[in-house]
Amino acid sequence: MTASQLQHPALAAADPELAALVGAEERLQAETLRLIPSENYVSAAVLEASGTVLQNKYSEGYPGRRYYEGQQNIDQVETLAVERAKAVFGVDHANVQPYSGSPANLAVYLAFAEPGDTVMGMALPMGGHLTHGWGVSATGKWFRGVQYGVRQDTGLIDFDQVRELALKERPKVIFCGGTALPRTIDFAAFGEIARESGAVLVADVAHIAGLIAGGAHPSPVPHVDVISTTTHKTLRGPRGAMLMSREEHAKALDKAVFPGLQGGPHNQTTAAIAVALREASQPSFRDYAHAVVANAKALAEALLARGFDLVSGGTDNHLILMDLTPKQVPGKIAAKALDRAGIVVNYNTVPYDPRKPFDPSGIRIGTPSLTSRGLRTEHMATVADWIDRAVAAAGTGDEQTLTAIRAEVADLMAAFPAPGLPV
Ligand code: DSN
Repeated sequence: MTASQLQHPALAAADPELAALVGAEERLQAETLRLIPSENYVSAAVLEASGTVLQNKYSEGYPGRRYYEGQQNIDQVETLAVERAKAVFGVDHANVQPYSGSPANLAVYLAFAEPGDTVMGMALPMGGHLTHGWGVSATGKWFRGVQYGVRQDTGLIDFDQVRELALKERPKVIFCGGTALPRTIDFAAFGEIARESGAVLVADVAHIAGLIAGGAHPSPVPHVDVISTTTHKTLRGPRGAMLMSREEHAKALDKAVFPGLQGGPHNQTTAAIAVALREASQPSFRDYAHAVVANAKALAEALLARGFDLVSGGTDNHLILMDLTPKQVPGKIAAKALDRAGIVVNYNTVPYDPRKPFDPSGIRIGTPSLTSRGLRTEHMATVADWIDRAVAAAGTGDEQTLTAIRAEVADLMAAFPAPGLPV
């Protein structure tokens, strides 16, 4: 029996084909250096909580006011998750039912805007998110999305543009936060603009929720109306989401999530969120969050020293956005070569990218996963070297080097077992 079969004996017996795929994914996650900044390794406890009989229960409604009976335990599970979210983030209200980040953001629009209203967010190619009003998303089709970006000379959010747009367009809702922002988000500056323009301000902290929980990024709480987050990125929980707010917005948000948008909550996910939030309240999680940032800064320095062009010149958080134009290797070709070398990244547009989103100029990397495995700043020069060699090899078609790097990566990864994976 393999370690994977021992870990999932019923699955291995009932569906060997599927079990083999799970085992292969476990090996892939164990042997590779995972640098996608929105991914992580959950703990064995979070994994176990997300695979329980809580799966079997319908619970439309909220604790104490459900549409189905038999909620004696489920109500307590959800209340635990809610109370822990409130404590970890210092908020009045938390809703832990959104299925993921996009439905959570859709619920925010449902709570505060009408179809056709103007909404504002960061443009996707500048580092925003589809659901911040980008045209191809329902949020850009059903609302009138106006979009801000970053300055071309600094790569930093252009607050003059944000203020000018907000005062001119008077959006109902402003989103701050995004998916490719390597710098600290100035929630206070957004708060001032939202108050001036009369908008509801939403901080989408999906990427940095764990950093906020661990004190490694300033909290949006004093400055924003609503906080939207997924639970599976730096927060290291299951794939899910939460909405948080002051008491005054609690009712509108709850109504928007259920019955506005969703049916029964995924109770197994709620349970795993509760476990992740308990972990996030421990002193060791503060160490983790600060180590994520220290690793990203060390990696950025090491990449700059090897001639890489980093958007905004570096990072303040867990994420690095690399413009590969000076290396003359397109982002997609680099990402695929890195994948063959056992280094998993995603290709990404960079601000003002002359190339198309499906074949852009950059790659996006981050340190949440490698930090969960215990890698520290002293390992970042090695990581930067691998990236440097692999990008050069991508340019010359040198498959031998990629194969050699893959073996080196697997060697180092074997010394740092990942949480949650069978050994
Ligand atoms: N897909 C997420 C990311 O990778 O950043 C955003 O939704």
